[in-house]
Amino acid sequence: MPSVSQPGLPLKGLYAILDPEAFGQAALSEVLTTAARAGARLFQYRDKRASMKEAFHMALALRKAAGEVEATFIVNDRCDLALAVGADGVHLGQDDLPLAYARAIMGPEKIIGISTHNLHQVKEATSGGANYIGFGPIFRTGTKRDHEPVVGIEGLRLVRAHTPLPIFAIGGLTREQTPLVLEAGANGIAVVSALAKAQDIEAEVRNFLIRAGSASPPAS
Ligand code: TZP
Ligand code: MG
Repeated sequence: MPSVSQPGLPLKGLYAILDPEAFGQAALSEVLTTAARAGARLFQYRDKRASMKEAFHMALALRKAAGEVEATFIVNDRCDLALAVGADGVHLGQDDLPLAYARAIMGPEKIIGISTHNLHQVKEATSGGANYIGFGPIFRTGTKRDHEPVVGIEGLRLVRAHTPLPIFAIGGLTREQTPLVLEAGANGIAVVSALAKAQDIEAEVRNFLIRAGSASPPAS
């Protein structure tokens, strides 16, 4: 099924997931600014450990950094936190608030993304009015503990035929696999460790975007 592009929203290309567990001591706001300088337009704050208060302060700083570079900023898991900091949307997992309730809280304009791992979940997210889906894990990943079984490139190809929503492939992906997942029907590629482990985040983002065919021209 051809995917639907949503005007004004960069729901394609590179989706940089900023997780303090993966990025270690790096200041996440600086990571965001650096990645945005290289052309990244879409960011998520994912923090499975912080207290609400800690997460609030981090999300607020990231919201500000994203605003300064006019990037889209999504908060993982928590609708209340997303709204509190004025994020552009929320990203839900299968164990988070059900989509209909999240939509009631977030309102019609905010972006809601959902992690999906099989065709049933993809169909449910589609009929439920999600704005995009994450689909994976495509490959094994050390970032998400106890992750669902890997779906592979073929799994991605299969679900592409059943949803018009933008799909972000996720899980164990590196820049080398970008053309492969896009060719299989993903609209974008969501990554944690590929950026967290990069020696040079700016160069890594540029490499992803070149492979995704959406590199911004070098600054003059
Ligand atoms: N959901 C499915 S896999 C995954 C999430 C959050 C982790 C992806 O991390 P990485 O480091 O890009 O494999
Ligand atoms: Mg979640």
